[in-house]
Amino acid sequence: MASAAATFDAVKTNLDRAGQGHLLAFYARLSGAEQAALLAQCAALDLAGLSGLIEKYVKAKPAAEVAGAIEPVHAYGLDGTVNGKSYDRAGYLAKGEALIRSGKAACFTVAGGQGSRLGYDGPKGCYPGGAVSGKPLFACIADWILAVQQRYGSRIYGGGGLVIPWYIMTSPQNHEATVAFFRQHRFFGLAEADVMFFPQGVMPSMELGTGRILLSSPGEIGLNPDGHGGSLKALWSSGAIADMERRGVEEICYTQIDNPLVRAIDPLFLGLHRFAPDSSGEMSSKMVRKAHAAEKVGVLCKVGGKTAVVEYSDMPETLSKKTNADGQLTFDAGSIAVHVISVAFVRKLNAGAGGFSLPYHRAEKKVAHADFVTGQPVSPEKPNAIKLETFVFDALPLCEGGRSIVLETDRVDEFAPIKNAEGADSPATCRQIQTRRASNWLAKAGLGGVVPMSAGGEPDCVLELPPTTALYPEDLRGLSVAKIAAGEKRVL
Ligand code: UD2
Repeated sequence: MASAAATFDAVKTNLDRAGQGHLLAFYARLSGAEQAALLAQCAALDLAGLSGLIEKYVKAKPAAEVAGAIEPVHAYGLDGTVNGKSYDRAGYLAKGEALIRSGKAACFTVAGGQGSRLGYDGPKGCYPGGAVSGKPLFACIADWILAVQQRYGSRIYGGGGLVIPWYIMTSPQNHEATVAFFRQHRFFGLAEADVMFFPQGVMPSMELGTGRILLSSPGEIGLNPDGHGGSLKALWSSGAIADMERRGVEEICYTQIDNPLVRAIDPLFLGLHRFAPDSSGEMSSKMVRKAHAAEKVGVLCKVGGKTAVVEYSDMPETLSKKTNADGQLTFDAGSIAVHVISVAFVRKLNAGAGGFSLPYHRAEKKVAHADFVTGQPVSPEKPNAIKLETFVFDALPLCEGGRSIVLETDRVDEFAPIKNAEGADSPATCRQIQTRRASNWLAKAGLGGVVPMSAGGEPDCVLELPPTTALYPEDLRGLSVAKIAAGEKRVL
């Protein structure tokens, strides 16, 4: 075994060559264990790969690349048509339901993000999501799984024997806190053996302009999660795909943790993804019509003939604002970051020797770190660092022939993300949308009269409608609901 001194020399030489020698500046001050940990961290860096990325993304600011001509997508519409022709919604729904009943669908949530915009200091899934109950975002998804297991399980096993396994991607930073939270809440009523957690990969944070890797403390490299695109590798390397294959799972229902209304398992979406004639069956997406040109959602479109998402920050403003003759936005297919991904697709992506690679996206961020000279903590006032991340939707163009379908959904029914402390996409807008959705569903079920309305036509109360009560508006039919008082808060 190499001596500590020899290991130090070898690591130091490599770091110096790559212009990252400063990472060992405080080595002599560290304890033996800290020295060993830092050397191991340094040795694990892909220095050759990083130098290319630093030249491309850190020292320079590459202009947004859109690889080909952009055209709108033809989504499977809420009105039952696609590209002007009707499609068999009921038929696809039934096919998706059959997939669920036969145990071929799993739920997958990406929850490794840092939630910095929300200013919440913990895994985002622990943040209150229920408009009235305040139940955590993780519990909102757990309830969806429980409701779907109950609905489709009882039909084949005569007693709710269906299991929908749940895979949760954490980050090294929030993994333990996430698992502890699930233990504390007894897995929200799910079986512990059917909930699997795995941490995603990381990337070092680099100083803006120079590309020097930051130290979070004198003995530790500053690492950030590598973006939700990292999920496509982490699903594989963690053994989650092997676990799915053992269980007979074929389709992964991908969602983010920030949306308590997400239809975590959607039979219609599953059916279209698997059986629509223009689907590769590899990866599909859901959209809502954009609320306005500047809404911060990626846009589903065709790029060079292949289905893709162009992130809002990369979309040329002229295209974001472009309208059709009827005044509608031309590029109005807002991605809600909900996908179905086949297990076979993830296996295929990871099959090559070096695996696959997704493009990196750069973000300028404020990152606290140890001063390069003194080692003292620094809390920057303005962005000082570049984080590099990959995005899961960049895998869409890798689908066979670029064939990947898009399903339109209703934003009030399924999209109420919590991203910011205030303003758009905040806890307040989330509560408002949950209330509006519950009120709409009650009205559709003939129970509209129980909801007090303000003069402006908005419900004058706060409502929460858990999936265990209703997965669809028609589930409310025949339910007896007592009149709701103005200003009342009620879980239905
Ligand atoms: C995302 C989409 C945007 C739109 C919107 C809908 C990106 C880059 N943009 O915007 O196009 O669809 O959602 O709500 O995705 N996460 C990880 N690991 C990471 C980074 C993120 O698990 O390294 C998770 C995070 O916990 C969250 C989700 O990914 O569940 C979204 O991340 P975000 O907040 O960076 O994306 P956002 O909200 O800007």
